Amino acid sequence: MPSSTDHRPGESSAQANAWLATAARALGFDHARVTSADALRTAPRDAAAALDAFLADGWHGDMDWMATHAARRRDPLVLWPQARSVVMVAMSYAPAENPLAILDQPSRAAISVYARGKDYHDIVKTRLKQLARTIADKTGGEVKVFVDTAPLMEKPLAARAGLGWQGKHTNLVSRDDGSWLFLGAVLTTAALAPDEPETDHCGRCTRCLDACPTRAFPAPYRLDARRCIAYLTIEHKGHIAHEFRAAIGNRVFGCDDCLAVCPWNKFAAVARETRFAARAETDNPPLAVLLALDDASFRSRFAGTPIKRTGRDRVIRNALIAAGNSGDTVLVPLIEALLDDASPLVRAMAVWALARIAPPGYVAAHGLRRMAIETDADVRTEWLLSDAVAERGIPEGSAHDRTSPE
Ligand code: B12
Ligand code: SF4
Ligand code: SF4
Repeated sequence: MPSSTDHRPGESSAQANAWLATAARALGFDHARVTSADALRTAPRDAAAALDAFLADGWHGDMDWMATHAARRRDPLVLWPQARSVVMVAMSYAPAENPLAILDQPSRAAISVYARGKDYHDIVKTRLKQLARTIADKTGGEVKVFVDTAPLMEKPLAARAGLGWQGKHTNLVSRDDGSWLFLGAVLTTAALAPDEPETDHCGRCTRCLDACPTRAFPAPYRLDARRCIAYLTIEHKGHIAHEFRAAIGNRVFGCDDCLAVCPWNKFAAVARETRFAARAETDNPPLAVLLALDDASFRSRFAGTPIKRTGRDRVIRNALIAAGNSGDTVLVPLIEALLDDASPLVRAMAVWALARIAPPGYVAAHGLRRMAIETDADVRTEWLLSDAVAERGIPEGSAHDRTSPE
């Protein structure tokens, strides 16, 4: 049975969905647009095939949850067969300052813009539930809300709904808001009028591809997550491979380089949602502060932010990599204390950091004794490799290995 909001003859989708855009804006979303629930079956760019290739190549690394729910992720109609429309929303988190400026302060931790304020999952989900109620009231349809945590390909759906296009860095870019956008989705059984998709406006630009410190783009529009600093510092549970450590610089949580250099950001107004602004605790804290955190102080410092979910050990692992890249010898006693940490992830990176910045001879003086009491094979390997690292010294520009936005 057609719902009350079915497209009337002669009416554009923008007119048909005007009530939706108004409701979404009143709730703090910057845009809301509609696509059909079968959009990924009919899309000109085959998102399902791209996901299959991504998984088959192993580019998801240890994000096993991507493969586990691949069938549902590929197609909203597998996730919810009764769905007829997808309402995609975007909320800006555009920063007031250049987020790459912190990369010139190697003794501080660069925290990605998206993680400096209150956890966006909480903010977006609360508002999405309110929007979903409005959709249900207006249409009589059933509704379900999704933000990031569910198996749904939000970017291609947002592109199909016309919120923007997937740029060469793979994220959604909008001509109005640039690349600083969080996405969310409401699936509904109501048949809403689909909006027109947006076309690609990247043209010959390659700034995001050129800016990537770890060369994570094997080709335009394709990301090998295993090489991405956002993956390595947030999602990856194990040791971070040697080849990435210098390039990580002082990026302790996530990375903004490919987003920040996008020329479309010059049209982005600062986020309306003030809770996305940096809190004192997450505003690129000194590495010395992070290195001193135990589990309890970590949890209380980062409560309510995305950083808390990654957990203390992985964040200290990242801070130690930044310390090793900093050249800041004041950090040496703090790093040394972490050689006795309960987590092998932390101990291994403490070895690496000391080999990079402790005075010459440190490894020779302490390595053998430490290896004799070390129980973890990976940490022992770091000690064995640390001689070589200490001899090489800090490669030039390791904390500045990036392209600045113009
Ligand atoms: C897994 C994941 C990650 C992984 C992998 C990222 C990725 N690009 O896939 C990691 C941990 C690396 C990551 C990092 C980040 N993420 Co993330 N992530 C996700 C998640 C959960 C799933 C994404 C997914 O499905 N990937 C699988 C791949 C296959 O999908 P895809 O990128 O759309 O693939 C397309 C291209 O490959 C393209 N393609 C393939 N071949 C070809 C060939 C040609 C010729 C062309 C034209 C295209 C093309 O087609 C595919 C389908 O559209 C989404 C939330 C969600 N549920 O969607 C958030 C999400 C994408 N992340 C988000 C954010 C903010 C980030 C970070 C900016 C965080 C940070 N600052 O550290 C970085 C950005 C890194 C980057 N350049 O992508 C936002 C992006 C918002 C936006 N504006 O797009 C999302 C949507 C979360 C949200 N709800 O807001 N993320
Ligand atoms: S987030 Fe950073 S590491 Fe990841 S693709 Fe973008 S520039 Fe590269
Ligand atoms: S930086 Fe250039 S290539 Fe990359 S998404 Fe923006 S416009 Fe497209």
